[in-house]
Amino acid sequence: MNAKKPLVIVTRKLPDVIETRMMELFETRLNLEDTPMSQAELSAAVAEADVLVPTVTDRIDSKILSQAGDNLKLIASFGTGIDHIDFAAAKKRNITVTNTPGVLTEDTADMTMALILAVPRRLSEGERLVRAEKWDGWGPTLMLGHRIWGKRLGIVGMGRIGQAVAHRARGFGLSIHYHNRQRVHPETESELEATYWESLDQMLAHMDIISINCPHTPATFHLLSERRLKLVKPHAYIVNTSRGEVIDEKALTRMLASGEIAGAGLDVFEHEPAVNPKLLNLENVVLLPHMGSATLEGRLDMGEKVIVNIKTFADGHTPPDRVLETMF
Ligand code: 8YV
Repeated sequence: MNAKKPLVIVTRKLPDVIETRMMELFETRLNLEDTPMSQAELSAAVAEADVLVPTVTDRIDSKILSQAGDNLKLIASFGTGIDHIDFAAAKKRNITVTNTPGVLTEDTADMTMALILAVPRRLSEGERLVRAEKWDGWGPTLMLGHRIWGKRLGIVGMGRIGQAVAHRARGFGLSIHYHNRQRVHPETESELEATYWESLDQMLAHMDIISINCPHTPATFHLLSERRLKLVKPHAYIVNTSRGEVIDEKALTRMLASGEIAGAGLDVFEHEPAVNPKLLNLENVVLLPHMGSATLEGRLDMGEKVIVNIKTFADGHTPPDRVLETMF
């Protein structure tokens, strides 16, 4: 990148302080209206920018990247997941990709825990009852849910967020089980008193609550396929704060409706923002609009990471959050 300030195109509205700092440091083009860019607008942006700052709502596929100008050298994504970017196509064009790992771990783990509590204890149902003015007083059998304490939690993906969920879940008396590509460090395992399951199939068949905390990659697309969902116990709950694509949403919806799975807490959807209409009619699900990391503090931290990544890169160094092929 040359000595003049890089042209940074930001696809969505970011917190004011982040936008201001970006304006100070770079030649920055903001999206104040916050209207998601069309594929044509994205193509125009990559053709012009030195640095693109996309979010999860921008699909940076090989078609878009084929329109990239020679000066596009960095995609500094505002977010941790990078499944919206065709990493191989970017690499082929010698474009560095960065993300914002670490800073949304605690917030996403909190939201996961909130769903782990909300689904078995029927929080949304209870709230709907009150708001509909249909609650006519306490009753011994009213809104009975299921106890959290003493149940088995199966975490699919024991990275930063999975481990942060495990720490919280222990405080609620859940026993920790996990499946991960690699077994975690023995010290972490013993600290969490976590049981490792090499076989995801076997773990799913033995859990009371299942939490999805792995990234969406080609290897994890429909990891919870219809076949695997059939292994889940009928009294079990599934919580997903990762990516909708990790679960076969159609199969899950069918099984939630038929009672083959007791309930689900979903913060993410396979075709978001579209949500399977059949899910909307189910009482045993809690549905959230991808807000796992939506805290002001988190968004500021993410923005700061984006700035550091761009600045470091522009200064000729390897940005701290460079995405590597080995991460997939
Ligand atoms: C972010 C997320 O809000 O960072 C991620 O991977 O899923 C979200 O929590 C979003 O990606 C911002 O681009």
